Amino acid sequence: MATEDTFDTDRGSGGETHQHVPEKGPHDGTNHLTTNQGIHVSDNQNSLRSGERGPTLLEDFVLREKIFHFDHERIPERIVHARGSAAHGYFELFESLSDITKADLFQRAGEKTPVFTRFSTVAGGAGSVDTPRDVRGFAVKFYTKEGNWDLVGNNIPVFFIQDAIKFPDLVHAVKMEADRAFPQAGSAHDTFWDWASLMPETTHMLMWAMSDRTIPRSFRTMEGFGIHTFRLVDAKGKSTFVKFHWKPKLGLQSTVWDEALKLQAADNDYHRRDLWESIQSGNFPEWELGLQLFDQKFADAQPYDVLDATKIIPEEVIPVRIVGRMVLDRNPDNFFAETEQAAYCPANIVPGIDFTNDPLLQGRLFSYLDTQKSRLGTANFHQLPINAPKCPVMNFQRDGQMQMNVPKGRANYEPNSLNAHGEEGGPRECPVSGFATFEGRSENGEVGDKLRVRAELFADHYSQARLFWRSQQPSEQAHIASSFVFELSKVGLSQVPLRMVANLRNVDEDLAKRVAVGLGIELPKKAPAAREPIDMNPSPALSIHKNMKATLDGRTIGILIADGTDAAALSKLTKAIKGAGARTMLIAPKVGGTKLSDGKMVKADGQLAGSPSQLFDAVAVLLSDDATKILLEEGAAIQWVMDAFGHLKAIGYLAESKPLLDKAGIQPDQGVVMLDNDFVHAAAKRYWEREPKVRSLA
Ligand code: HDD
Repeated sequence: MATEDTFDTDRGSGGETHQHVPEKGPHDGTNHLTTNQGIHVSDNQNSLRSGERGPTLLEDFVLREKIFHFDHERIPERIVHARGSAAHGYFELFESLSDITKADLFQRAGEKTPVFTRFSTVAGGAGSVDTPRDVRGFAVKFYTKEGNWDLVGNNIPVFFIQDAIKFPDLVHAVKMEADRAFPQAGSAHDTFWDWASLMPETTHMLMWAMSDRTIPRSFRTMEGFGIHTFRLVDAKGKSTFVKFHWKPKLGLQSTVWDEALKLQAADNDYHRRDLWESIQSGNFPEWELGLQLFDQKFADAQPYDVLDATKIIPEEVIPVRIVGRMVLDRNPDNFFAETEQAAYCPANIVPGIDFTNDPLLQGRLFSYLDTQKSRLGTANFHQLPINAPKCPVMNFQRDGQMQMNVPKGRANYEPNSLNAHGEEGGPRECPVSGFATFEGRSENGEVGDKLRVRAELFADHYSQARLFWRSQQPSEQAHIASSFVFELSKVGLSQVPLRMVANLRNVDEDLAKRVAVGLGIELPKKAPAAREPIDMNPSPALSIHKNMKATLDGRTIGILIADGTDAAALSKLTKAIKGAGARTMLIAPKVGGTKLSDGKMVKADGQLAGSPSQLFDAVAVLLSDDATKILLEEGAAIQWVMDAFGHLKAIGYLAESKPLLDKAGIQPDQGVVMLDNDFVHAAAKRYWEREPKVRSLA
């Protein structure tokens, strides 16, 4: 309990006796702190009291307004994709696509369209971490001259379910469990696997989810996909099917699972920070937009249904045609006003783009607008600056909570003849420029009796899961099998792992065996398949490890220094790393100042214990003899190099620092190099071949 004395010392008693002296505003009327009614505030430190030590007065409208607004600062978070980060930028078209679509943003080569792009995890709440094993959202809002087009995709080209009616079940199963509210932000728990093992249509997406796609290195190094088959429609009304792809300029990069787990402790905001800092430093994240274009004849000839969102079209069958690029070059000014209030909706399309009958897409067309009304509290959320189109909006919709516009005149209905009397009659429909839904075709089961059914080919749940498995490198297959083992090991319901492995036998017998052995269970009988899988040709484009670019561009190298570090070696290394496009971060036992061999003091960017090596793409150890001796007794230093090795990263070192590597049990390989031996070259890649030496995988 505070005593009278404590109050005496702490209190600010108004007027001259404040302990905290606030900065005063100018007296010329500019830069004044005001209430929301515009009244200048004279004192932002003390509430209005009756007497120096008396009660606070209800009359204090400045206090009440400030606290009232604060009380209502939080809004409901998104039920999925709650944790996200976003940035502004532009889309630039490389070539006119007027032969396939009349969409205005695709007409003129070189033209730029502003975008706002949000990346997200799916399962965790807004305050959860950035690096769980999870799918990532990849949502782009194009502010075109013809209105907003939202491409609301993920970093995986398929989805867990085929029909939107299953979405609430999926989300309930994967989010924290209903009674206990844990675990947060992950699928490694009973309810998710209980549900997934009963839903064979999830199998293809599960393969992706258990792969390194769900532990990306950064948002900048993920692919994005529109997933569904959409349509592009030209000026004559001809439709071409399309699947949208985003390809990162830096190539795909992922982490290893142990690293992702440790990143959750090292930096909850790892991806958010990476996006922010790369934009801040002028290294603008960039993706190319690619299209897979095909017609009905092609669609009819495939052994899968192009309306089924659990299927891909391999790039080797329909190549991805690159048509433009997206550059993110500006961070939001305000997280809440922009990132949090941004409302993406797959139903937002422009003339020249259209939907297909994909039953998952059709359900999404309803869900987003509905959820956004409840999340943002008013049907007028489209007027918020981040959601407002950058072209004129004119209609007869009126009123509603938080109406920001002030429509003039009497014409709030149509048709009207007010114009004839010299009054403004309001906007009118335009059959020429207006959005006209593609008329579609009534063959092939697309229109017919009212039935609660799925089309025949949707029953093949395993062929593409097998295609994915067979397209992976052995190092990736080991990760997938191990992820199944990890996740199913967290499941307490004994029937669930058995059911899951029984399903996996339809994908690949070797995978199923490895998972069963990893779990220590008997191989169960194969689950009957609704439709027998077929063997499709592997698609090498689906592998991350095979396609990773060996580059330092956009990467971060951690350099461990301490008092006595060789100044010349540090300067040479820093120059070489920067020359190769990466940035360096100096890590030292003390951040404030490290005395180099030439007597100069340098400040570190991070303190050793708080900057573990999982934050970096590769590391270098530049310790003198003496510093090495000291750090041999420092757990954080030993862990630093041990984790870099375990996470398959390059390690550069000076001969004097070698004892630290020895103490960490590091056995030299191609990725462990003396700093003179072209460390910069070695640091451009990961050493997957090292993995069997550092951990056993399924
Ligand atoms: Fe969804 C948000 C992506 C299926 C219902 N979804 C949301 C976001 C992304 C996706 C990226 C976050 C947008 C943002 O940054 O604000 N969703 C997908 C993809 C799907 C998908 C790629 C399948 C191909 N979603 C899907 C279905 C339904 C929903 C089938 C419902 C029937 N999604 C929602 C939602 C959310 C949402 C509940 C939550 C917040 C919001 O919409 O604005 O309505």
